[in-house]
Amino acid sequence: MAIKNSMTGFTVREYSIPELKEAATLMRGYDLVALCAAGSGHAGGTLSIMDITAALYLRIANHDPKNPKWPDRDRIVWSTGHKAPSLYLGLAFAGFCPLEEVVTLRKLGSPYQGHPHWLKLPGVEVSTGSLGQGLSIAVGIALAGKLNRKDYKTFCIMGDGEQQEGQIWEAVMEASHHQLSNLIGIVDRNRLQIDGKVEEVMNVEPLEEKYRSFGWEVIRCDGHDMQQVVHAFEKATNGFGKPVVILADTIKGRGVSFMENIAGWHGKSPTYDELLKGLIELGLNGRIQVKQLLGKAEQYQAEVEARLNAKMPRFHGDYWWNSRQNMKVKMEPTRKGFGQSLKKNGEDERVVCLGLDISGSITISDFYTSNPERKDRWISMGIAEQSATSAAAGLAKEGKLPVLGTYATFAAARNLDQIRTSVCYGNFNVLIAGAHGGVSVGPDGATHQALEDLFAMCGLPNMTVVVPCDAVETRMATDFLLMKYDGPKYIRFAREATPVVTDERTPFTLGKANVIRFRTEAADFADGFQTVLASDYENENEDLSIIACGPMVPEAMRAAWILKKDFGYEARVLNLHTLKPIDEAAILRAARETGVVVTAEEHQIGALAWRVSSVITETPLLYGVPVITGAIGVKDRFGDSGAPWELIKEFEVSAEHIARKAIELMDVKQTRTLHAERHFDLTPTK
Ligand SMILES: Cc1ncc(C[n+]2csc(CCOP(=O)(O)OP(=O)(O)O)c2C)c(N)n1
Repeated sequence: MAIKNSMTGFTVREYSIPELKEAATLMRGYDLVALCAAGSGHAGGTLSIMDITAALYLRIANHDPKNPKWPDRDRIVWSTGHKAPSLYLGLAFAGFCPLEEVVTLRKLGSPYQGHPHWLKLPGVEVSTGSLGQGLSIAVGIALAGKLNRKDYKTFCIMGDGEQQEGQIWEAVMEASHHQLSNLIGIVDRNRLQIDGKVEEVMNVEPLEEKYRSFGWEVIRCDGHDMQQVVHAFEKATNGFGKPVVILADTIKGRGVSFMENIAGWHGKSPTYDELLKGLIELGLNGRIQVKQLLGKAEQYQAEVEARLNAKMPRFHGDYWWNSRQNMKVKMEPTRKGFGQSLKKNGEDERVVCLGLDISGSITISDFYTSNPERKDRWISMGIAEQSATSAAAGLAKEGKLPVLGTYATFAAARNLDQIRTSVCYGNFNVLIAGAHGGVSVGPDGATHQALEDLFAMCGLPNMTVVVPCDAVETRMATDFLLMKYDGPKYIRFAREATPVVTDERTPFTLGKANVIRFRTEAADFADGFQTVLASDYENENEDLSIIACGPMVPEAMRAAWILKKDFGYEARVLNLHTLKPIDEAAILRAARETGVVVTAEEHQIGALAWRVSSVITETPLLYGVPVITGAIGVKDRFGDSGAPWELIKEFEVSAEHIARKAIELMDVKQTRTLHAERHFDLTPTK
């Protein structure tokens, strides 16, 4: 067993224990460099799994770096996708890819995505990032191995927090039922997850008894003792006639004292100084060409930026946020407003918040952080979105006001049937927060960028869907939904800091859009606009309308500014914060009174665009009235790793793209008007 030449069957290299130890240390060093260059990522878990990675990729697995698709290779599935850098370093050290290229980690277009994508990098077996799915994929691969009478082994690397996902236990059951003796699970048992200690967030122990009772063989080892790790693997691959799991005791952040055993280092990357300190602690001072590697990352980044800038629509001036005097705007993540509302309304004894192990980042923990007495109403559910959703329905049934939230993709897709049947069908009063929506989630990449959640949420009967435009509106919307609205409700907000364009005086009425009009240039961008409830707005015969939701509203406002300054066009911006129920009257008026409608959403095109279109096409009021429409949004593709504002450019969801689309539509409108006038001239009078 080792790195092979698949043509000859010869072993290319077999690492000794001291060589494996040395490789693991070097891999830790390169990991820190790549994370530092990326400016984000997961230091803790990548360091805890590194000895296992070195043993598996350099000594245990049969594979051929020159022939990554060799049918007889052992398969390695990383169910715990956030440890991707360790996977990349395992591949690089085994010779699958150039080591120095791993520093392009998490950058736009890089094969070294924030979470592994097998279609981008040879050697990566499957794409993961949504926890709890890898073991099921591994079951499928192992079943195929048996059906195809192949001898390969399938390894699956998991986290201990990840064991909280119910799907893991479905797969554990399947593997045992089908006697998958060719399947080896590995649990990186570092005892920490995002919200803290696994035993406190949601205890998964005793894992050994659990796996055994499901019919698996269990091997325990110290995951940092290379001899024990290799021995555990060798034992596991010798065959027990049933699936085997290796429970490896590890330390999160292993090797760097200030990262060890600290939950805060879960999703953090080292600064340059921390990197240097870390390398010294690892005994690697001077052994890794840090400057050269960081230089390579910078060069890659410069190329990304040049490419993005070249593809941006051009106007007379640079209208980018805060780029010049009058484009100054305060930026705040929309999610902040969610936490502020929970902090305020949490005093109501009926409010209960369900934690899904991403609590600080989505601000749901603001519910209790300054009010520890509320801790008994803070219900930690672990990484178990499906069960938590149905549990929320149960809480609502008994009169509680349950709130649950996580990344929008796990809050609205992973648990979709639970939302549909447990929550919506029963019409229960549950508030679901889809945090980190859209591509602006950034370097975590496609698996973490919800771009389809609004389709599903808007498609559910009884569901109310709100997509607030900034932090202030998020607070107002949460206040209203939580305290004044009874029924299933979904609020979607973003991760990145986005412009604050509303204030205390801005109206927020559920189901009613606001009209925003550019009036004059002001020192603060937002002060240049006037906002009124759409039903109170009097037609000003604008040239076109832009209908937007979420952080695309500030982009729409900036587009209105560009259109006025560069082209003299007046744009009516509609902030359609409530996608469901939709404000039909405001849409119809915008369509009829301006004749041109551009929609803008940070989502696959359609959640907003098609809903707006259906309002326009279904009403007899607009029969025979020409309305020219265009849509800005993600065009039927998955997301990518990259910096948030780079992704806004890459996926063409910026003000510049809205403005360009608006001009295109205005050209059509003007040509039609001209045509109609000519037609009119030629028509003989009766
Ligand atoms: C389905 C799903 N829910 C939530 C997340 C966000 N998330 C990423 S890592 C993580 C914690 C994982 O803990 P653990 O499995 O113990 O990994 P480790 O501590 O070893 O990094 C969570 C909740 C996710 N990626 N997928």
